[in-house]
Amino acid sequence: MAEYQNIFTQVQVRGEPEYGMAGNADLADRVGKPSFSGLFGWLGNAQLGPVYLGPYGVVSLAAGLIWFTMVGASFWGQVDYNPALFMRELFYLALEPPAPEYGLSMPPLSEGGMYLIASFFLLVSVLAWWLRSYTLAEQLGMGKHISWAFASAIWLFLVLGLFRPILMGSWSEAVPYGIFPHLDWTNNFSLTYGNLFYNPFHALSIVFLYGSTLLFAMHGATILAVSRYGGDRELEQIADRGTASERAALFWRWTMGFNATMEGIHRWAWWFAVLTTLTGGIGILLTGTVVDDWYAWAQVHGYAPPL
Ligand code: 07D
Ligand code: 07D
Repeated sequence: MAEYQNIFTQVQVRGEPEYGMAGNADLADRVGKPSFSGLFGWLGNAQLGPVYLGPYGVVSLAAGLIWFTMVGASFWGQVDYNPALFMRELFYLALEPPAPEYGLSMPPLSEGGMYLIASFFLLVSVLAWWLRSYTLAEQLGMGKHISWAFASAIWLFLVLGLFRPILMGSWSEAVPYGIFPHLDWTNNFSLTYGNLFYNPFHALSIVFLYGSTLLFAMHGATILAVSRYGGDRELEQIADRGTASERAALFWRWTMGFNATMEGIHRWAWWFAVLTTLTGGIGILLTGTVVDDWYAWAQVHGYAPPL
């Protein structure tokens, strides 16, 4: 029996490559001859391409590649172009921002100049990718929910690397490019400003992060649990009322007395994800600019026990 394809079933449906119902979108600039991949078929849709590059896609990929190459070149330089050392040190190497004495000025290339130029390209790359997410949604006549959710992540990214360093008057406040070095930065940030756990916006961000995983697990599990009744297929949901989604809703109403609606569950998910980085960015922006010591702040505001 041909079961619907997903990670737990083996049968993959293969037909002519699908170009999609594209509305008014001009398909001329969709590039690449479609092919099929069994591996991709296990994870999702087996068809690869065609893909839309467009002007923002090209700018984003080019700028991202320049950032990646500059970081890589710096890493190779730091290990004297020795491949064995490169592999051993890869997780500990960093392209660091300038020292505090340079403030917001442009330092020599070897003392943070490289970092600033690379950061400029990363900024262009991320913003161009955002424009791409917006224009593609526009072409397909979709809402802009994906772009605005992505904008929330970009907000935290901009606070970490652009807004807060400018408010603090120094590029040295920005995050280094490196695997463990950026974790060391995160740890130091918390230590420097008196324990980030006492920053209520960090707490809110954690609430929404944990909440996102909980909601994602509940929603994913619920739909999988009724996929045997066609719960994952829009048509059956409409045609066979009372089988799949209604059963899922009933499960939650019987379990906790309350159930989400078919649309509402996605609004919950969207807001939980968006609020993670939205509240997080507020918390980081306030740190060092408005509040120097979160533990002391918490004591004054009844959030930690008084002295
Ligand atoms: C699964 C989608 C795929 C994306 C991936 C990331 C790069 C960077 C660059 C070597 C969920 C691709 C990574 C292109 C390579 C160089 C120079 C998304 C998925 C697989 N972090 N962070 C990671 C970034 C910050 C923190 C991993 C980026 C803040 C902690 C990866 C940013 C703070 C931990 C990574 C950023 C912070 C990580 C896995 C930008 C506070 C981990 C990420 C631009 C928020 C985890 C060794 C992942 C880890 C981890 C990337 C910012 C804290 C390298 C691009 C400054 C505590 N971070 N991070 O899966 O294993 O995301 O670290 O803001 O424990 Mg980080
Ligand atoms: C980074 C958004 C920007 C990323 C973008 C992606 C590319 C790559 C390439 C695909 C992640 C760009 C992508 C360029 C593309 C390819 C190949 C989102 C990002 C645009 N914390 N903490 C958070 C917890 C502690 C600290 C948030 C927990 C300690 C700092 C989150 C704990 C100290 C910061 C969170 C804990 C500390 C945070 C991040 C527990 C360290 C932040 C949310 C249990 C010792 C950040 C307000 C997120 C923040 C942040 C969780 C502990 C420091 C909720 C669970 C006390 C400095 N922490 N934390 O979505 O917003 O990030 O804080 O101990 O800056 Mg924390």
